[in-house]
Amino acid sequence: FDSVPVEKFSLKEVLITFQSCLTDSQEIVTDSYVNGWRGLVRFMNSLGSIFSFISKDAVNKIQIMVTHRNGENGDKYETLQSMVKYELDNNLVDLQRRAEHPESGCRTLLRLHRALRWLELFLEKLRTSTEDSKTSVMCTDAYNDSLAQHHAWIIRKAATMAFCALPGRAAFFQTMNVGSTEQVVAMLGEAMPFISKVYEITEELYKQHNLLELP
Ligand code: 1PZ
Repeated sequence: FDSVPVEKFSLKEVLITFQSCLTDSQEIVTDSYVNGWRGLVRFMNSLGSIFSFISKDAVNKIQIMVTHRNGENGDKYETLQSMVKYELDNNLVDLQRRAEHPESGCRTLLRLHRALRWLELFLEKLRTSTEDSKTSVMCTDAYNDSLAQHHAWIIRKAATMAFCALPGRAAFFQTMNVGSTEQVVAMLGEAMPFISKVYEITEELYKQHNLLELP
């Protein structure tokens, strides 16, 4: 049967996935990180097909990471830390321009990492927003302060146009499926520190190895 009902899900579960990314030794578990992204893509798809060009790219990057994990050396990709070490030690990263390794784990994950910064900024704006705040403006501001600087003009243009199609704040909160506005704000307050932590640790890892500008 093709009429399986689309199961309602809550953004809370998605954001909590990022909490489970962190090991006791502050490493980031690749599978949990990727699962967090799967959930975000599902959420984005529920916002409408105008965002599908964005989710297609995210799905593509998720798939690249899954392929690394399922590959012969999948165990080397268990955490982001082990991935960076393995790929650098074995010259599996294109450092100057995309050439032999256009789909390295390092460069692919960097794109998701930058997008996580957008998410962090956007959710923080949502959390502290008021009734008359516009989601499209919050989204655009978060984008301009993060991802936009890494995107070509044409992508910035398309993204900014898509943001205008975002539902208003009240409807957006409903889509999150967390409950009342107060509950959404409380949930964001709980979940944000984990997203920030995951972002910070990844940023530091990439900075240490000079990987923040990978082509
Ligand atoms: C809630 C509304 C969703 C807003 C999403 C905000 C992000 C806009 C990103 C626009 C991406 C456009 C498509 C393709 C971009 C790619 O060129 C880049 C660079 O990859 P490369 O070309 O170097 O391989 N891809 C990215 O920057 C990754 C973008 C992932 C976006 C995931 C958004 C997740 C949204 C979660 C919603 C809660």
